[in-house]
Order: sequence, then structure tokens, then C-alpha cells
Amino acid sequence: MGKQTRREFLRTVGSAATSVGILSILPSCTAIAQTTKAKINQPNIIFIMADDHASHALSCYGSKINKTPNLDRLAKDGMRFDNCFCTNSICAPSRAVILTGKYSHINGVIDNRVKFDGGQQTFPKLLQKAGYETAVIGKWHLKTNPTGFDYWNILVGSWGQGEYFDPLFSENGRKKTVKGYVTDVITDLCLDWLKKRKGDKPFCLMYHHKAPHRNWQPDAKHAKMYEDVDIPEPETFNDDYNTRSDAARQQEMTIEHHLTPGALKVKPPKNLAGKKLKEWNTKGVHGEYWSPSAELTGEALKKWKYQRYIKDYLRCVASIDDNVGRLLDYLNAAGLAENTIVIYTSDQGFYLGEHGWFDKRFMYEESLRMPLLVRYPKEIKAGSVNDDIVLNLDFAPTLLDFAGVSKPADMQGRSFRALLRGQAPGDWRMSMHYHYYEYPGWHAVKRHYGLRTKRYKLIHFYYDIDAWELYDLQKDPNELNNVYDNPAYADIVKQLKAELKRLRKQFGDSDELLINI
Ligand SMILES: [Ca+2]
Repeated sequence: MGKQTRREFLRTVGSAATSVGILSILPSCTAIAQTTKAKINQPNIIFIMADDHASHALSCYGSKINKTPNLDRLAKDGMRFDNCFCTNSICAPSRAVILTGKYSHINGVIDNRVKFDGGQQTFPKLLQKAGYETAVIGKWHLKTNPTGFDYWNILVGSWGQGEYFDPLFSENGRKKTVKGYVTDVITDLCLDWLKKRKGDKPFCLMYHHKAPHRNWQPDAKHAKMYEDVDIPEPETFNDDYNTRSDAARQQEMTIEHHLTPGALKVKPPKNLAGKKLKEWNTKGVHGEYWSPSAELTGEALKKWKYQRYIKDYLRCVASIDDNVGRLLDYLNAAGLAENTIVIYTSDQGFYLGEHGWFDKRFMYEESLRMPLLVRYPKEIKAGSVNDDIVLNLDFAPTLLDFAGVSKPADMQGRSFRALLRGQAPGDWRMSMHYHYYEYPGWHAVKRHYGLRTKRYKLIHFYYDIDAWELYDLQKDPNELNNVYDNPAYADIVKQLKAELKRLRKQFGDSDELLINI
């Protein structure tokens, strides 16, 4: 490779990426100068977030295993983002990034064990100052009470995860059990709040589902969906991790070995019940499993577990789809659809059997990618698609931009309002930085950080390992072939490492933090 500037290099490595997977059919955005800011109209905002809903379980993203007609309405009437990524693929950290517009090592929530410092700056607080009425209803999961909201009603049972049936809420600090199925209940509470609002302030409602988080309990309405069919297994279901580092081999999130009895919702055989459940409940050890019947072992048992898992996951998604449909119908009926930005996303992606896994955490595509659909008829062309790299880090500055609030200097994301208008700025990012910390911990995914461009992904696993991986997403969209040690990629590795170093410096991440966090 000859001498290139950094941006030239990133353009080169990004230019071929539109042939990756579903991106091959998408138009690429033309970079044009940003237009003059529109006259300030403060639109309403409804920010819908699911928990663990992978983009490949939405039909508007080309799902091969389910249909989501109501969520697809948002894609049909708005914009679908195909390269929206999270900066740390796990629940509480992603939520903290969204609220603050800052990386985990800056906002403090590096993993699910840390309490969120609600005293810090968040975008709902800034919206309040700008005249918005704000509310959060549903899953919060940040271990401290919400701040910056005029009204909050959050799930507090099961350590903040909430229950699927008759969930326990805290309404502005008052605990109350609400009868019903959690996805219906959260939607009912949102509709009640919308209907009872008084005054003429613009509003921002954060409508946060628990589903489809484990343990994937469907409601009666969807309990028999997929009963008579087999859900196809993904292409990489039997990945042998042959070219990877030990991080992939030493995790504990396989369908085959690590789905717990609680997650599968099966009872162990009588003679094993006491021993197994005691181990799982008291130690978090879930390394021993039993067959649903004496005949199922090995591959047959893995297949059975996958069907058991994925069907309940998709049934939970179906309920979200129905309920988002109810909300969209209400917005139409109330005349709110035109001046309300509706966003649908998930705190991160999820493995739906890819690489033999469930759960998230790794920087590989299925958990790195977030679904992101945005509808706002006043500025977004119906049915549009964007493949620029946007991040959960950008949500706060984007929403502030719509509210006419300048981005605070310490906020690390960038508004993608111009992308929503179909006008990609010429200097939009060509790469993103990722960092996962929760190790040692649940599912044993080793600490790692990395860089993703449109074509390449470079990952460094560290802590009790020192291993690099490189994937050429153009040639290897399923990330099965680690080419880090392939001499043909030596130049690419060098340049990607330089870019990774630049981004880590820009965002205040450092080797010192790797040791001290
Ligand atoms: Ca999650």
C-alpha cells in the first residue's frame, strides 16, 4: 500500500464494505455539505428500547426467522440504520452511554455491577432545561433512581431486571406490583402517561421494554407460535472457533453447555433436581446440564435447546411488535405522529445461535450491531436506509440537536441529524472504538477493545490473555477466519492499529485504564 492519509486509508477500507451481507443492496450516502439548520421546532420524542433485541430478529432487517410487521412500519415510514453499533455490548453500560453520550470509562458504568451516578449530566436533564416534559417507563437497570425525569415508573424486581408476569415497579419511588404481562403493562403505562399529560410542553418519553431479555417467558397470546415448525439454525451454529484466540473457546455462553435450567424453563429429572438447582442458585455455576429426556444427548440435545431458546425469544419479540403497534396507532389517532420522533432500538444485539451462542458481550457483529429505526416525517424520507457508522454514543447529541440544545463540550458522541435528512457530512466517522470490561464475570467473555471500520474489525483481548484478531468483513462477513497473522494483511494491521490508537486517545481511553479499572 502506498502512502495515504488516514482518511484516504479509511475510505479505501470502507469503500468495498457495501457488498457485505444485506448492505450489498443499499445505496451509499453521498457526502455533501451540511445544510443550514432548520428553524427550531421542538418535536416530541418517543425513544423505544428493547433489551437484547438483535437486529437480525426484525423482518425489516431481513430476518430469516420471524416477522415484525409493526416495527417494520417504522422502517417503512422512516430510516433504517444498518451500521449502528454499541460501544460496550452489555445492558447497563449501553444505557449509561445512551443517557450521557459518553464512553463507559467516562460515565463510570463499565459493567453491569456498577451503580450509575445519577448526579452527572444526561440528555433528559438537558431536555428538561430546554422546556421538555420527560418520563421513563419500563426497564431502567442502572441501580440508582432515575434523575432528569418529571415522571418515572421503572421495573425494580429481580435486581432491576423485572419480572415477565405481575412485575414490581417503582413509581417515582413508590413500589407497586402491576398485574399482567410485562410488555403489555409497560405499554399501558406509557399510553396512560401520554393520555393524561397536561400542558403544552414538548415531551420525551423513554419507553423501555424488558423483553426479549432472558428468561424469555412468552405470554399466553404467543405461547403456541412456532409450535409446529423448526426454526432454521444459523449458518455458524457449529463454529469450531478454529482460527480465533482462546477468548472464543473459553467463554461460557454456548447453547450446548451454558443455557441454564431457568433460561430453558425445564425441570431437571427428579433425582438431580436438588443438586443442580442448588449449584445454579447459590454459586452461579451452570456447567452441568441434563437432557429433557434420557434419549437426547450431544448434537441432538444442542438442537433441542436451540429450538427451546429461540422460539421463546421470538415469542417475546412478537409481543413487543404488537405493543409498539398499539403505541403507533395511538400516535396516529391522537394526531401526534407528524411532530413526534419515534426511535426503536435495543441496548445491544444478541447471538441467536450464531457461533453456537446466546447472550452478547463480544465485539462480533451479532452483538455489536444495534437495530435503529427512526421515524420523523418532517425530516426523514420514508423508506430510507443509511449505512454510515452511528453509535449509541450519538443518541444524546442527536436528540439534543432536535430540541435546539447545543451539544455540551464534554459529550463524546455526535448528532446524526444530518444523516437522517439524507445529508452525510463529509467528515462523518469512518471507524468506531469498542471496549468491553466485565471479566472475570458472568459468561466469561474476556476483556477486549477494538476498532471497526466498514470493512475490517480489529480486536485485542487482554487481562489474562494477550491476543489479537482481525476480520475482513468483505470476504468473511460471518467472522470465521481470523487473518491477524496473515502476512497479506500486515499493512492493514499496522494502519488499523494506528487508527485504534488515535481513537483511544481521542476518547480518553488508555493502557493505564486497562490495568486500573
Ligand atoms: Ca441488554
